[in-house]
Amino acid sequence: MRLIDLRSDTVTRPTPAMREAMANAEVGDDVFGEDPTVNHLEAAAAERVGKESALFVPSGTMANQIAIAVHTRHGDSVLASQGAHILRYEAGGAAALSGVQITTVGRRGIFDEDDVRAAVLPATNVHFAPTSLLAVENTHNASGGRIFPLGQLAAATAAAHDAGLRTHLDGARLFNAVVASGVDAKRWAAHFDTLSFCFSKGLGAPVGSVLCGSRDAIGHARRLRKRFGGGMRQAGVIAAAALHALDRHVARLADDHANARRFAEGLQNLGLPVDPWPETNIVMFGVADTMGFARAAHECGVGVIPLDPGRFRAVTHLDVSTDDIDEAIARIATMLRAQPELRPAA
Ligand code: TLP
Repeated sequence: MRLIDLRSDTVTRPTPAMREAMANAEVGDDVFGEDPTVNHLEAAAAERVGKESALFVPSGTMANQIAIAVHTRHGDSVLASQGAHILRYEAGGAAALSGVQITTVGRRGIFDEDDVRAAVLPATNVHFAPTSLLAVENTHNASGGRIFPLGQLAAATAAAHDAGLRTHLDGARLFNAVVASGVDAKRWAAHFDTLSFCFSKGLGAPVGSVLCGSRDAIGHARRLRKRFGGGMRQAGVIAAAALHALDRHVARLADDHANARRFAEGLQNLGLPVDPWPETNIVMFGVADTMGFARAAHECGVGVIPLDPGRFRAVTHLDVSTDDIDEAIARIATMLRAQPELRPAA
């Protein structure tokens, strides 16, 4: 049975046109700054988000970890949302690589200026790990692809700047927020000293992310990329895929969002509660028996992953069509007819 893979939008394979762009890429040694395709991508990415400079890196994790290292010193603290990727899914990198501790702020990915003010630890008290960075994640993965409301984001980041903090945006799925909200990338980016976004998620490229910011911040980041082992050589081959994705795969994210809503409706009709209602391409839903549902979904060829006990995530992307979504719902319906105990009590 063919797998309908909704585990993540990272699973996409390059399209034939993307592979052609990769095959034809002009390349050079990027550690010498001589890869024309990487240079083109970095300029295009910086322009797209209205920053002076950009750095192509192998992953979203490396972009975030470099940003943390750029903005902090050992012994500092960093404010991040509940369930933030930098806190939960980066292998303890903030502590291991930058020697900082992360404190959570707000609820389910969102916070306001009062939350920020209350959470900042000032450097004037020797007991504290002084807070030097506020990290925002938009869209927020662990909260179901939620979009941070722009007005609240402006106020929260302004409060952080007023308190002397720097700000970083983990925009792994920034373009999902752009397409769903109609607010362009520059307007989101204006509130941040640095921001990262990924080509290897909804945009459908095989590898790569970018960190954007001022010339100084990105100059520093370039040295840290080398130190973290992320200096790449003829990276134009993958940069070409990223450029292709940025040119061709942004507007179509609206299809993924429509598919996510369609999947959510299907699940809801089958008695699997969806919470929150998807704003972008991530669907969070509840089941009665985590392991039982994981096994049954695997057996019927629907790839979804448990995030917390009783809670699953499904992500729509370039490689799942509307027909695939309907087929996935039909398979789950058959599964629930055979195993009704997987459905939570109403
Ligand atoms: N997220 C992955 C997993 O690591 C959980 C996924 O499948 O969603 N920031 C955010 C908000 C992310 O969701 C991810 C990847 C990253 C950063 C890291 O990107 P990579 O995987 O390129 O290191």
